Amino acid sequence: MGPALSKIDREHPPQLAYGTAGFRCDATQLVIAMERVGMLAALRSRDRDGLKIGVMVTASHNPHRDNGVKIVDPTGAMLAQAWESKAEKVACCPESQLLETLASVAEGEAASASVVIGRDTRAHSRALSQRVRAGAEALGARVEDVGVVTTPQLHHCVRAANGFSPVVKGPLYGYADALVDAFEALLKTSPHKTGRPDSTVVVDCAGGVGAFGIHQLRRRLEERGLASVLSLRAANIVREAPLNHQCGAEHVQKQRLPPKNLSRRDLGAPNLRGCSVDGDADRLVYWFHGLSNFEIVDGDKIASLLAVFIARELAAAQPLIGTPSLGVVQTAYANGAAAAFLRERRVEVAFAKTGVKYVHHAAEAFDVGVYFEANGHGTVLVKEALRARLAQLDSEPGTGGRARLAVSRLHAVARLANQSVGDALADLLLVEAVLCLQQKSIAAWGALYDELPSRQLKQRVASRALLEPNATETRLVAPAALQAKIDALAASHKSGRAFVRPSGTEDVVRVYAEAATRRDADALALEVRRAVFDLAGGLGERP
Ligand code: NG1
Ligand code: ZN
Repeated sequence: MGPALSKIDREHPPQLAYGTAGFRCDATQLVIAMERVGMLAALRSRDRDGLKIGVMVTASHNPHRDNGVKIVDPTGAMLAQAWESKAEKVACCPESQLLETLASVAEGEAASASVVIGRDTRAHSRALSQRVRAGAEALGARVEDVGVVTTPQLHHCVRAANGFSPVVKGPLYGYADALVDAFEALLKTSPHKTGRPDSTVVVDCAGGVGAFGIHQLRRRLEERGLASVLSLRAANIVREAPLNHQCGAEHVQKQRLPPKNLSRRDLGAPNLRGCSVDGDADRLVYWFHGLSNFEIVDGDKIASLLAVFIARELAAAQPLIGTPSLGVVQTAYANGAAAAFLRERRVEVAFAKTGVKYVHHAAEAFDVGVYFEANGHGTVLVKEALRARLAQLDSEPGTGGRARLAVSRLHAVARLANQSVGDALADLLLVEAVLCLQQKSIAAWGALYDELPSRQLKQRVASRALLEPNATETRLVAPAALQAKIDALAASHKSGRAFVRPSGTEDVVRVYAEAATRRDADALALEVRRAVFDLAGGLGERP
């Protein structure tokens, strides 16, 4: 992969930004960045008194040729934002300035440093993760390599290894066992004691690491006799499909198309529900073949299903736990109909800038914060004090009753939902348990509300840095002429809404359009994409 180590120009490393989700670009450009991230992780570990820091080598939903790296803090959270600029300085400085740059970010005094490294299934991920190891070891860190894992698994390993969550025994610090324990606890609260007629879920694994996780879950579900409630069928496993190519959550949600190998005909049985994860299994979207259309049940609808369920259980548990706050956090990519649906049910909706780190942070403001990006990245955060109260009440000998049942359900949700980051495998179990408790079909779930038709496109430009978005990334501050054109185009379609922003994970400008009809949404997206091409230095053929 890429140039030989000896040929790399260490005086001029590629200039990378710690974008929406770490450093990400063509894999051949990443050798130096990986070594430097290893070094930075060692320094961060010293800064945090020797606690373990995680490093995940992945480019998630990007094409296979790309790779990337994200840093995980000791509690399993994403790297503190204050350290992102330090990471950029260390990753991008000439080698001749490396020592002084490292010295300028090194604040910690701890004698030891410790780094946990994970990677996805990309062909170049192993070699790149070895560069991370080399960097961390060069600064004296102890390295644990947990191999091929999903991004949320790596977050879990770091959190558990540092003692921030109880370790269930089993591989990867008990990751799969803990999930299935919590899933079982939630199912136990169901009044319906038999299996489900629609227990099978086909999981499109995007040709990536998700397949291993699904295998681990399936085995445990079978061992515990839960396969009649949930039977997982993995599709597009590693080697069955090229990573993220015409399959996976990004393809399904952005192209609004079925994943490769899973058309209505391929499935062979009617009424099967499917879901797709992305290349590192931190995103999940559901889908099914309706009577005439391919229907997607996206992150907005996952949030709606979970928030309405949780709101009901919080109300039922009120005599025991009072009235904790509940909120849903969305981004500008959320369908307009989702917020209206939630507000009608008196669930508070807040907005954050695109990017998991912003959405996660905004969700922390609530006692129970449900956040999902439309693309399926999300989770349910439960504040530590509430979680402890639920655990205590749930462990007391029960007198039964609705409030007590609600406490058990909420406690199981808090255990199942990943507290660090969106997690496709945890979310899958959470959604399945709720569908099962509510005896809801995917068609009924999909019909919770009617979405406004939307379309997403991307356009390459000479320099996406020339596009300057406002704080919420819903409008452009510059170029002003492009924003004026977008406003005019949106106003020319009924219920038209459109915005563009430079991607933080791919070298493209993203276009989003929503309107009253499918035709209008498609037309508006195309018109806006043309405007980006004309007014922001489009590359390639004019759309
Ligand atoms: P960019 O490439 O900055 O749009 C994408 C997603 C984000 C987030 C990050 C990764 C869309 C439109 N954007 O970011 O929501 O998931 O990847 O964390 O889906
Ligand atoms: Zn991902």
